[in-house]
Amino acid sequence: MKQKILQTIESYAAIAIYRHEKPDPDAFGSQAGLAALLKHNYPEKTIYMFGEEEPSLSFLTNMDEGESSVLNEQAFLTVICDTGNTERIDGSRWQEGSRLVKIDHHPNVEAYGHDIWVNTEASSTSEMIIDLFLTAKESRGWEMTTEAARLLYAGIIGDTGRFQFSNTTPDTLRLAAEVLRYPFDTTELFTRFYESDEKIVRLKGEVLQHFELTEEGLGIARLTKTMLERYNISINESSALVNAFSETKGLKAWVFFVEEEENYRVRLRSKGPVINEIAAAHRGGGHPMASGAKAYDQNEINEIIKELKNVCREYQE
Ligand SMILES: [Mn+2]
Repeated sequence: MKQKILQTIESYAAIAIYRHEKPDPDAFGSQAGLAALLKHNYPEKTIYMFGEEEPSLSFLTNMDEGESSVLNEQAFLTVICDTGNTERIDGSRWQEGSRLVKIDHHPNVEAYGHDIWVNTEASSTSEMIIDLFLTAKESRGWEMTTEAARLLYAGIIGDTGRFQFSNTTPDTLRLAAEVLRYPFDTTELFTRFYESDEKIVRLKGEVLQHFELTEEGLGIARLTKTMLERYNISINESSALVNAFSETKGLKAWVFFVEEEENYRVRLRSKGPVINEIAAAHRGGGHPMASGAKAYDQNEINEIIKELKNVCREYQE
């Protein structure tokens, strides 16, 4: 499939690369890393990257403008990176390409596209792009650039949590090593990745002071409207605090109740007890270890706490 994708890429003069909405470092890394490789190795081609900007990741890359106009003039190939299903693709013109390539490491829930390369063993789509690069280097003499190396390394860092998650394989390290030989600034990259605004750090201090840890191993934190206003933090921004006390010894699961206008946003996390069934019972859902829900009032908050205590109590490590 890698050879097939390379042939497809070679047969188009214009290529538009997309990725999923609400981009994370791997979405940007694979999209912009591939774009940088194509621009360098095929300078005669026109390469576009489309999708919303993400201010917190603008140090990685910026998107091209004019999706609605530039694509009118020519036949083009669409490449979609890091996106399991078409609903999550960020952009409006991707379906208008004459051919569609999917490169992804999520389960292939929707097999969209003409050329589909899905590798669920890969830590990240950025890792797959390095894999593709090595194939192209061998068969076509592709060269890596420092900028592509930086972007692809950033994508791997993002999806593996700095090589600490269980998706880090020998291949991940081998392929990361391939780009680490280029002279980009890893210190700068790590600093930008893991820095927070002062207001978030200050509110985190308050959360750390006041969260409750029950005998069942349940952590409970509350963010009131007053607190968010005092620190000038939006509900979305407050999601940066969800792992604030996750390293607490004895903690099995934890929950944030964030006060909204009419109700409470509930963020659930776990290190073992399954919590998405509880989320589903309260107008939410998600993964077994990370879910979201909604609570209407204090009674429902108490109910959720009771249910979480139960799964923590029943959980055997
Ligand atoms: Mn990814």
